[in-house]
Amino acid sequence: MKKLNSILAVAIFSLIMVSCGNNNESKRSGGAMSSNVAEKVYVAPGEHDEYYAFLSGGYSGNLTVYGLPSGRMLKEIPVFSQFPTNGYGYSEETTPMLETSFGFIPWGDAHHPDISQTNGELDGRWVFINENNTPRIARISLEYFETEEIIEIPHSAGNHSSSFVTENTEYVVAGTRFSVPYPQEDIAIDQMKGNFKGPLTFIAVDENGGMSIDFQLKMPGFNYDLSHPGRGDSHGWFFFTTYNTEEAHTLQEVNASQNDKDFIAAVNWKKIQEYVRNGGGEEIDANYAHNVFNHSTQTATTTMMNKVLTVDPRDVEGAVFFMPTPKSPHGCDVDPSGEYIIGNGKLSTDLTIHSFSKMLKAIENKDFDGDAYGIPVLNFDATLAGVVKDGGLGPLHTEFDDKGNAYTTFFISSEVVKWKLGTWEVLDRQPSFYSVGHNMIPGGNSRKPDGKYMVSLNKITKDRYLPTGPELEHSAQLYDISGEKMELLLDFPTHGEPHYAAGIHADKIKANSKKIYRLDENKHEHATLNESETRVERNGNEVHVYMTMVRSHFAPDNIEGIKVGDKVYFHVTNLEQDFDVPHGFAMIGANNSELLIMPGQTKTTTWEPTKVGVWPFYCTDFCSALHQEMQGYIRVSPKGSSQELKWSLD
Ligand code: RUQ
Ligand code: CUA
Repeated sequence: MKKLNSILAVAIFSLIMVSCGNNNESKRSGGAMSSNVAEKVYVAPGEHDEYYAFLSGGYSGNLTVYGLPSGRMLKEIPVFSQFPTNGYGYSEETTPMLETSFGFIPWGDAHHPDISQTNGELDGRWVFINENNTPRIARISLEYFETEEIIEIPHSAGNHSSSFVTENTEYVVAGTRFSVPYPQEDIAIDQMKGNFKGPLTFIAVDENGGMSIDFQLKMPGFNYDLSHPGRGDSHGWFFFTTYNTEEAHTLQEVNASQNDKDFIAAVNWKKIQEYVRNGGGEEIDANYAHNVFNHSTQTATTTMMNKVLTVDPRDVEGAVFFMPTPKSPHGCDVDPSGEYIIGNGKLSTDLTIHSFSKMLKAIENKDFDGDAYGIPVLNFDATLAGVVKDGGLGPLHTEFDDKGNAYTTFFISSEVVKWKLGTWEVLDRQPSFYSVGHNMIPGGNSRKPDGKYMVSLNKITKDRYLPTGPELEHSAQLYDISGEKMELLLDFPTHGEPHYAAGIHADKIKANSKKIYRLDENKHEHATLNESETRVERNGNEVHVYMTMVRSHFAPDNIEGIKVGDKVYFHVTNLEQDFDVPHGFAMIGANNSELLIMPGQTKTTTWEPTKVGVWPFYCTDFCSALHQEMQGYIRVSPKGSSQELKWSLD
């Protein structure tokens, strides 16, 4: 068996090489690009795109925003990584956002964005996204396009089967990829089997978006790869793919592929919710950060939490079942009706589709095939709705349109395959360039998909763009899926690795998008709302500069009496009240980034001068014809100098 698996691995590897070197294919498709196709993606200068697409930034830790169909990048939103472009994670106000139980972490690995829903439809309020490496979930406001909240997930490791939301955004879910000691302890790695656990965390979301961990399900120590909520009749359930049900701890490439079938875990969260509402579960120690950005004070705070409610699935009758699913399933996708749960066995050519109604019957009839750690395993044939035969090689993820079709990505054979829900017949296949991971249809993970466009998010770029040295950005491709056959329209580069994406019609967001921060609502504790209130105050070796900026000067612009060894806080308020007039602030020699300050906003940066002299600061954002004049000086005197503080604006 071991040998068989290494043969399989070699076969897969050579197939990847074949699919990635598919140069001629790409030229052919390029040649087929007619002006008709160009028209479909052409958004004339000054016109707006029809859809927003939020692409995960992968190892950039952030989220990028694109317009569809143009493929134009509109913005990068910092989430889990410091972002010198606007000072996120550097300014005093935002550093708490990156606090964790491991201390300040300047970077993250973002995977799966998901847009909030109401009644199973995208509502355009927030995007959630998971951090895989140091487990966290973030919530981004789609009014401000800023990260408002980050909650750390305790006891988790490799937060991958995350951050998917239930039909009314009751919960955002975070599942561990790696099984680990629960809670963490010093234990021999070869003692993993049976001792490690796989916690699945359900985070409640309140009407303002506020996140709090409701409970954590203490599941067997498998790897939980992806997940999706039920919808319609299956609302109240959540489905997770597992792999490494072997619980192998070494050479997983081979040893985690021994079982012919792993599981999809079906979790009746409504039942567990009821159980914990009635006092069920056990509170255990945990240590995790909860970071919230307040738009009124414009400042983030960190609260360290120390308890979490844990639930043993065996204590809640009828709450958790396993559905056997062939070949180390990766994607776990639920169709718009909520009836079909699709498991993409990544070492298979077929797709396994489970039926929700058959699953309920099998549970009722106790049609079990044993159990795993006390959790009933349902009979494979009893839940099986159908199989998509010979879809391709290496199926990963499936999205849906509004006409009863599904679109599955195949990594190894590098293609997207369209098939029919219910008949399971393959209707069309189109190559992707190259080796597609996730795909995305706006609303494709909701009750109401928009069946107009599909984006494939490809892992390998090779020859698709002008070469840029050894490192190429990943490629995304836009397909028109409104007709019977998919039509490839456009290639566009992404930033970082866009594992997954979420798309939404622009009408659901653009009217609510904020244009300025109102000065009369600025409750920042160090705001200066008027030039006449600008000042410099000393408190021991701490100096606070209360500064304003408006086209095109700083007040004050000259400051004297700062000394070597001081710690200077610049609290800078942008007095503008017009859309899109930020100013920047940069200080020579600051061990920090600039600040980019939006109209009506206050931000703070620190500077510890080490050298005597007269040192300039300036505005970094070209804000007016006199932008180059937007500057000032700070005179730094020796430590112990008797130079008094003084400041001016002439
Ligand atoms: S993964 S390429 Cu991180 Cu969603 Cu499947
Ligand atoms: Cu303000 Cu440039």
